[in-house]
Amino acid sequence: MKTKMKVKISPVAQKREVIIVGDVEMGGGTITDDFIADARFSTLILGFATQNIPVDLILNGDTFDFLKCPYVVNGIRTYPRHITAQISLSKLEQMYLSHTRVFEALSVFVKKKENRLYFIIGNHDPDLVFSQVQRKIRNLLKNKDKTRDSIHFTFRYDQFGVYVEHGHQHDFLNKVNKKKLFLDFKGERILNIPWVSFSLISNFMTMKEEHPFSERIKPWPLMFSHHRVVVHKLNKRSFEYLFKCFLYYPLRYFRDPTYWVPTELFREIYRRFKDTHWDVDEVMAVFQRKQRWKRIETHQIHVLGHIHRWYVEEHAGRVFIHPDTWRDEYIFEEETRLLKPKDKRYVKVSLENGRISDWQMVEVPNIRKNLHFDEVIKDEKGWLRKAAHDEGYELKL
Ligand SMILES: [Mn+2]
Repeated sequence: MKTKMKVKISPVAQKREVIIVGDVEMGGGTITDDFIADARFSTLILGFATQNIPVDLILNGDTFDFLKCPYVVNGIRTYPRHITAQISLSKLEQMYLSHTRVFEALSVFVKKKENRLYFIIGNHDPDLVFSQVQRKIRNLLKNKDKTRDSIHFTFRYDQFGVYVEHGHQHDFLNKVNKKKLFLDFKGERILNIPWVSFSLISNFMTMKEEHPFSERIKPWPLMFSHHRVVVHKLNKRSFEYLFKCFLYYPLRYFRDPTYWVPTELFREIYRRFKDTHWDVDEVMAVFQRKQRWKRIETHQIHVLGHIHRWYVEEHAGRVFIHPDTWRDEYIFEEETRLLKPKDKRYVKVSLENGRISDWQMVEVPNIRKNLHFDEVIKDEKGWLRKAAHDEGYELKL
């Protein structure tokens, strides 16, 4: 007679990783597209796709740069301020054609059924709120399996004691009205984006086309102090635009909701204009103040993006992190006048049985050479092409 052997299996710890990558800003492959790290980024994603431990991959907002991606019809580039789902879909198609390699890596990633992909919505990709855009992304990633939902579009990730959001909701000029994501214009549903985004689209994109490299150079005040041409143009345009926004457009386009200026913005904009302060707010400080006020103590790790800067703060068992951007940016070193390509980073949180066992900021090795500021500003378009070439990306300018 056979006796049933009882085999005791020691419980294997359930492992999972939460990976957070911020501000990728993939554009339409035109002169205003600042993402060129396709090779490094897709290699990173494929690494997560093939590892044994399942992953929650969180693309923390501004994954796509819809804001600076032109709408191209018959070869003519425009930056329409009335953004319908059809315009967003056309931009998405262009982004897919320009960064196919990244989409393919993500498609491999979601094929593994334990993996989950989160698109957090930021201020450069508000178009993700259109259900048509979400459906198209699912199709592009060949996520046909309707029985499991491995692709998510959301404003925040909040699981396992990890809290992630893009951060623009804590930035006075860039926050969106989440209760009113759409506007009605002439019977069409269009995106309701912040006043600053409408301004950027209508007034500053042609300037970005003229000086496509300058905006990649940080810190901006230092870049401005050595690049007066840009400052003069910026001031002139801001002044004209502000003047029209308050005194002309409300009459000229009084039926058009995209020209409405929230009155509380007046003082704020005037203050920023005076100080040439067009950078984003210190969102982490605002976030922490709000959290203290609400007495939220449930999370251990907090990751915000939006600010293209590297930051880690740890106190009393709580961690606050900015992992910086994946678009092409440089630090201007005044003494040497060199432009040093920024390192790329991401946050990795290890979980065991649903609890955080470790976290780290991981640095992706730099493969780029330093550039010279004075040469770059003499030929911004030429250096845009050279930078892309150094990253292994062919620019279709
Ligand atoms: Mn942002």
